[in-house]
Amino acid sequence: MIDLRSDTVTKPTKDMQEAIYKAEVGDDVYGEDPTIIKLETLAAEMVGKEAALFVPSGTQGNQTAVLTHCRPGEEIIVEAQSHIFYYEGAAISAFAGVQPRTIAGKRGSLDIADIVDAIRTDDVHFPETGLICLENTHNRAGGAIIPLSDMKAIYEVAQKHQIPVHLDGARIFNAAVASGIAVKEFAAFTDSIQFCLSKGLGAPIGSILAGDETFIEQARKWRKRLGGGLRQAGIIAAPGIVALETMVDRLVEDHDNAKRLAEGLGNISGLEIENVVETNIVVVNVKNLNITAAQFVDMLKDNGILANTFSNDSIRLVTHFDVSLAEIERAIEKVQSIVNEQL
Ligand code: TLP
Repeated sequence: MIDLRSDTVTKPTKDMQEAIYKAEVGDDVYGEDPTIIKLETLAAEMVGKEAALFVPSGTQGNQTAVLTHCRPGEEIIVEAQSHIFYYEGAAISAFAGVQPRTIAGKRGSLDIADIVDAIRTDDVHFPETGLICLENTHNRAGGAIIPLSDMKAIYEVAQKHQIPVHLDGARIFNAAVASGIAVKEFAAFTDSIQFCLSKGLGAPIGSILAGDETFIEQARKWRKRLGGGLRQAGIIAAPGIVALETMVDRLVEDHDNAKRLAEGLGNISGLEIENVVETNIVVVNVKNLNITAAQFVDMLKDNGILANTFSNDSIRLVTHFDVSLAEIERAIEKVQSIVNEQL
């Protein structure tokens, strides 16, 4: 199987397996796990924040951030297709008790005028705006990079109104490698950032939430309330260290593979590439084949390719460490023959 469903599907590398086996551990709820401390210190340094917290998943990292920044009854500004709004089971409302104010972005990026409009004024009818959330790269915008200048402009407005900014940077290392802009530079225009170790960076588990020391202290308590206080967690932090030390620069291969995949599939009549491929995500529209995305995904599966539906008539393909260029070429050939039979 050529598994292009997500970059979450990678298996731990040999180095990661060895690091897991040899990890020095302690009880992290007591703050005594040396491997967790090493990972959190390294991660904070890499994103240029005072402190960092290991969390089991990106979802828990985002939710911990919202819970830490906001109070029930507040409103948070989110992009209309952002992961926090679209894919987290309405947890922001269920747990943090906040109301989402969605704004449709352009290629995932929020327009500054729309944000200014959405920020609530002091009125007895209104909720207070408690947080602005950004996502970089933007998953449902096909891995689009949110320009640094947009992040800067948004952060300046947010600061003027004393509203914190949280970045869902699940794939911020993809944005950094593709744009040549350091993660620190993106993170400088945020109050908190969540990034995933278990996506393109290839670790089996975990995300990092980073911010200033007070924020992380409070976030640690929210993580505990959510059941995310882990004990000898060094065994899952150890591959995260390997990921940060060895798996960042190679993301360029995933981006090259995604571009090649988009080029190959874009040349097949009946298929349309919906996104500008900047990082590791390719969105393919299949409506001209007169079948649904779900039917196309089934056909791919029968031919040894795994993909996810993205809408009723589009599918998402994600490149990652466990898919080689040769497999990308094979996938293009197989898709060509599936489409030939269909047309
Ligand atoms: N995204 C997954 C699915 O949940 C859709 C994927 O396969 O892309 N932020 C962003 C931008 C994400 O893409 C994801 C995962 C998360 C947060 C959540 O991370 P996890 O899966 O670790 O909770």
